[in-house]
Amino acid sequence: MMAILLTIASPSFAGLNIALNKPTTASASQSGGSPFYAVDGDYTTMWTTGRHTDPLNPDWIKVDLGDIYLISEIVLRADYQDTYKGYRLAYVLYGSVENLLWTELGNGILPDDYDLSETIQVKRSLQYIRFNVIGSVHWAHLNEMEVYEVPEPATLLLLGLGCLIARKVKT
Ligand SMILES: [Ca+2]
Repeated sequence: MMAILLTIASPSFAGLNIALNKPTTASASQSGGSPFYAVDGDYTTMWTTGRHTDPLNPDWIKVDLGDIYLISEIVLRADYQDTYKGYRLAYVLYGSVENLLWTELGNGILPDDYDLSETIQVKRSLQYIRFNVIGSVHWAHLNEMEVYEVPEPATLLLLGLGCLIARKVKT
């Protein structure tokens, strides 16, 4: 009973990953590197193009969330295994409501010196997320893209109650 209450109260709860198993398309993909692998929930599988990136014609992967969501953050995960560790890529992340006009949400190098993942704060209503690889040491790839909503007020209330209960249980 105590374990269940503590799980509900976890302060790191970020909600459901709304990109999980959603439709994806990409500029290119290698056999065994389907775009779907960037949203399959498995950090060891990845989308790969099987080719080096041309900065003048960037490779990209896009996920359709199926509806417009108020997004709080997007987590990008590079290679989880040692295979491509150190093979960095430069990216620009875009979001769109109607799959026509695109707004830049963030950019950077993945992975960086510290982490294989990067979290980008968003706070926008979006349906489509596009990860553009504008340069890479090796093939363009992405192990996982996770998209999280801004929690509904009811969810926040439940989390608050969970924290209160957990504190009571701990004391
Ligand atoms: Ca994956």
